[in-house]
Amino acid sequence: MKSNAICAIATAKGSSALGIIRISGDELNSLLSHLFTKKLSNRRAVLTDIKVNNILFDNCMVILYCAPKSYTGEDVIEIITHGNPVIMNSIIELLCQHGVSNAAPGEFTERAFLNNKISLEKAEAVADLISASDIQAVRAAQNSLSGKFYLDVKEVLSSIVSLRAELESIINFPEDDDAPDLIISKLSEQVDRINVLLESILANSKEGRSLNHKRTYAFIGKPNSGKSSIINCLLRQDASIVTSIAGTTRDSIEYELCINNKIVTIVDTAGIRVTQDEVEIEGIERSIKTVLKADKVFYVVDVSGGLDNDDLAILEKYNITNYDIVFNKIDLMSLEPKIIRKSPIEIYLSAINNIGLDLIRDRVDEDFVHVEKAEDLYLARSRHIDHLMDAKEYINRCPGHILESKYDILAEDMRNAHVALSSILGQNPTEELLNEIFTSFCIGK
Ligand SMILES: Nc1nc2c(ncn2[C@@H]2O[C@H](COP(=O)(O)OP(=O)(O)O)[C@@H](O)[C@H]2O)c(=O)[nH]1
Ligand SMILES: [Mg+2]
Repeated sequence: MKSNAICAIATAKGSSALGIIRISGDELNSLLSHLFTKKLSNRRAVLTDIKVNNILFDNCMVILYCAPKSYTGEDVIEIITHGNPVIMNSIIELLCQHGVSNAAPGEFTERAFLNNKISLEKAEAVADLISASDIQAVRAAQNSLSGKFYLDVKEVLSSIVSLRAELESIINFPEDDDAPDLIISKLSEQVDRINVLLESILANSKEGRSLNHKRTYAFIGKPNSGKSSIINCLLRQDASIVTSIAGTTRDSIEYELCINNKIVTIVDTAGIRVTQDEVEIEGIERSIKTVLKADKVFYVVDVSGGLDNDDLAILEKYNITNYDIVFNKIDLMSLEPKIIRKSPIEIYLSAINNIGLDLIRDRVDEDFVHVEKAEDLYLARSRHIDHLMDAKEYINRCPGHILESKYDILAEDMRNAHVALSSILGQNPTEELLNEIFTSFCIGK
């Protein structure tokens, strides 16, 4: 018998000290209590074996959260196991044999939303928090999650609502309009205030969004200039490589690594040179495509050969504009590592001796927004920014309508701004929108 219960591994793939399996559904205790050797107790951590037909799966810490006081609003069980994927997968299999289904991406949070445990923009913030690529992005996501974004949007909305109410009375009872100047200046004041609030939400949202963009740096240059050696140095020192994604061919390899607490993507490309070799041309074209997608290029040159016309031709041919020149192999010329801040910036280093690599790290660091007050930012989505811009456009027209005493057009624009902002908060969300939001989650959330 299948229940409505769902389960998933909530921790990252691979082995770790601990792993968490999450289950949500109705009447979980009666559905699953026979799998545990101890009785579960609401909101208590219980150390118990998971044992079926005398087969011991694991000795785990299990917490039952009875509905409605749980993440999803349903009964939730969290099983903290040893972090071995074999153990976790066999427990998931066991659960599936006992009426629980595998959760879809975001299904826990979707249930939380449907059970009114969480608002739509908070649900989105949960996804952002999980994928945030640096500490400021984490703070910004926490801000959205803690409701600051919600409260700020709400504040604008309530100003719009009160202005709309006032407008209705002007439109419906024009004869009461015995102090037009006063009303006009009051309306203008309110519109200005709404504008200022919107402006600040938009600015904080845009800055927040840029925080969550994972930057890509491509290393290009002629063969043997030392691109791979430089990247190897970066990979070796920054022990926290997140993943390494092997390219499909020999043309480019992407690595995800953590430089000064920021997760970035580094791309090692095939050497670029003028060639007749068809295979190589193909590789070069692919390298170039990667380069065009990168946020920045480190153009690597063997310092003993210097930057020559071929290099300049490559930079020009492929229209590469946002680049630093990295002069590698300074050991051959007995030079010191240094950075020369001209345009383009020049970095001198030696991959073989592992000196000067910090200059690259510093340049990556410089690209991140250094926000003093990350507590003001939210990790808005493009969807939010679009709605905010829509609202702003309607509000921008309002002062003109007030001047011309076109109150019904003013009322219409205010209504449109109201609708745009309501959509951010997910009032009357469409099925499509919900799908789009929740499927972007990882499984287990
Ligand atoms: N002397 C010296 N040789 C280097 C340095 N960096 C790389 N090399 C050598 O240059 C050659 C090409 O390096 P590689 O990283 O494969 O270059 P790529 O083709 O640009 O990826 C290898 O033999 C490296 O050992 C350096 O800083 N100094
Ligand atoms: Mg190479």
